[in-house]
Amino acid sequence: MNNKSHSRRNFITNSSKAVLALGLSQTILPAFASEYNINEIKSEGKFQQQPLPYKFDSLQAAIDEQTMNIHYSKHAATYCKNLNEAYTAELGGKQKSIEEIFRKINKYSAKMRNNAGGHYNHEMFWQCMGANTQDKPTGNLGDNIAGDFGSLEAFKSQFGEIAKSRFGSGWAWLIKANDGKLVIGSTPNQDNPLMNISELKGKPLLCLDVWEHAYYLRYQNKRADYIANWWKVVDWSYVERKYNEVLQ
Ligand code: MN3
Repeated sequence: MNNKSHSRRNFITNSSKAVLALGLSQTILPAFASEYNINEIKSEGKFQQQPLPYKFDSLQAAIDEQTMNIHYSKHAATYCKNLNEAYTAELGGKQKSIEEIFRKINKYSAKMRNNAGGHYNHEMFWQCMGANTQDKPTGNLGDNIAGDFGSLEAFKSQFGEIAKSRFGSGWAWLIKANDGKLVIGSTPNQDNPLMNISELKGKPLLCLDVWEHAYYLRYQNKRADYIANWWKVVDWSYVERKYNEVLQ
């Protein structure tokens, strides 16, 4: 069952109640249902959310279905919609990639900074996770994590500390810094290491959302437990692909 059909099922269930309450024929339901869209927050413009590469309930080893659903179809959808609004308002018809915008993000509004970051970071975050993933990095990435941090366990521990200690809302990152080293760091709010105003600068390889909306339903105040479980769903094959791309 995919995300759409799951939501459709909920929609049908709810609609059925409404239909029964109104005494209408159930035969009208398929027409309603087929028009239902998973994202109630429509985004019109250059930027769109990619479909999740798994179901909302695929990451339950770390993140519950309801959190994934709300996070993807409400929070992230809103960043995408607001990014399109800012882009239309501020680019004056010019075409720029999101990376070009990040390189001069100080020239744009707070709305652009928050929502371009919000869109990019979430699109990457979804890709960093998966169901039935390998439990450790291999190849170049595995070798260089061991080389730069001592061991995978030492890397995870350092990444976890940075993610835990990010005050308020933000992101933890593994990046390839400009000197070629692997570096762990964090950014506040929806900032990211591609932004010219960011203290942490480099090519993002792995990111973790530590906003409360990412974990609060299941973990409440226990951000450390969320982070510890999150490693179970990290898709190292994606991180390795990103790393090999930026090595070229
Ligand atoms: Mn988020």
